[in-house]
Amino acid sequence: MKLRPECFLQFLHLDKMYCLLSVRNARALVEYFQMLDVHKKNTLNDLQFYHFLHYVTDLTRRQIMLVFDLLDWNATGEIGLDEFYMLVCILLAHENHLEKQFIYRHSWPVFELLDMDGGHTIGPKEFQATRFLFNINKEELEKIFRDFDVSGDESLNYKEFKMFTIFCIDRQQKKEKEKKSIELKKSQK
Ligand SMILES: [Ca+2]
Ligand SMILES: [Ca+2]
Repeated sequence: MKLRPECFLQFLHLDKMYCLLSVRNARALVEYFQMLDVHKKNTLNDLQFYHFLHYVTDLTRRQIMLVFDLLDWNATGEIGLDEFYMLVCILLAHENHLEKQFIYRHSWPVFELLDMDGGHTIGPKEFQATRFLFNINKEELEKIFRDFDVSGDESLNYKEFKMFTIFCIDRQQKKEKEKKSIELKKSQK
C-alpha cells in the first residue's frame, strides 16, 4: 500500500508519538472530507469512498471495498468523519513506517477494526485479509499467532493482541537504541 505522491494527504503530518494529527491538520482534513461529501450528508458512500482511496493510494478495488466494510462495521453503507479520520491516520502511519506504533497507541480501535465478524477475537483469516494495512508479512503473521495465542484457540483475544502490540513497541525501541548507540560510536571515532 502506498500513497500517491503529491496527493493532499502527503501534506499532513502525523505525530510520531501518538499517531494522531495536529489540531490544524485535523481541521484541514475535515474541510477535505466536506469537499468529498458532495451530497452534504456528513458521510461518504461506497462509491465516493472508492474514488477517494483509488485516487490517493495504489490499493486494488477489492482491498478498497474491504476497507470500506471494515470501517462500516454496522453496515449502514456509509463512512462518517471519525472513521475517515482513523483511516487517514492509518494511511499516514503506513507511509511513515509507524504502523506498529499506531497499533500500539490505538490497540482497541485496531482490534475492533480487524475483528471483521465482531466475535471479539481476531482469527488468522481476519488478520491475513487485513495485514496489508499495517505492513505485516506472512511470516510475521504466523509468528504472531505462534507467540501470542497463549490460550491456543488459534485466534487472538484482546489481551493476546495487546501483548503483541507491547512486544512490537519494545522491539522497535530496542532497534532505535541500537541505532543511536551505533551512530554515537561512529561520531566518537
Ligand atoms: Ca473475529
Ligand atoms: Ca487465543
